[in-house]
Amino acid sequence: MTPPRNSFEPLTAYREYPAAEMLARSRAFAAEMQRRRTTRHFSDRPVERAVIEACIETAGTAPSGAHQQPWHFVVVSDPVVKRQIRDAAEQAEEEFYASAPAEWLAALEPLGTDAVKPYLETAPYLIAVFAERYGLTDGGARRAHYYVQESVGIATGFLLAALHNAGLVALTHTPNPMDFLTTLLERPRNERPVMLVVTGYPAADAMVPRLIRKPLAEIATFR
Ligand code: IYR
Repeated sequence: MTPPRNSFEPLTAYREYPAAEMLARSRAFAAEMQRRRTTRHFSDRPVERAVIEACIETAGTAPSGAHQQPWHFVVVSDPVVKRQIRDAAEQAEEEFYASAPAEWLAALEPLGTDAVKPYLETAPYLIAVFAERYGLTDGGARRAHYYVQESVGIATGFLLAALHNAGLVALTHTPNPMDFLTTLLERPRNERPVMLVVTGYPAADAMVPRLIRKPLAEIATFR
């Protein structure tokens, strides 16, 4: 998997667009992504597995520290496993909502979240994102991984963009704590669960919080 040192090849995949097309494409993509919304209301309508596979392939194109690709995605569609995840997540969340600091609970208020997570059973797929904290050689020795958080964060962002592009909705869910995913999904000790990406079609009556995204001037400085 690790290429030999100094093994380079010409950049043939790159495509340059005429300036006007570049601008149009960048604006069209921004408009497309502006339509992306997180919802907690999913339909149980099935989604072809090949779509999820392609979206995970997109996630796998993310850049990563030293190209170590320190991610693993577990796609759960088995109703029994979804039920187990829901039970464990709700148990963890009940404790969270009962003991979280008031400031945190106040920040969550506009989202209307609580410990009840029916979507973990309704949605056709739960994609559990794992980070390889370190690599393991065939002999079981540890190999250091670099910028794991950043790499997995970028890959997950790609995944969310791909799911939206495919015409699905997604919810990033971070049960707190979520170490139960390691045992439930039988992942090796070098992996740490990062989040659950719940995905499928939205429910016919899906709702989303009224949110205002920060304008460009607030999120960017040009100098
Ligand atoms: N993990 C909890 C709480 C939660 C925390 C944040 I920060 C959110 O943006 C949303 C929810 C839950 O899933 O309910």
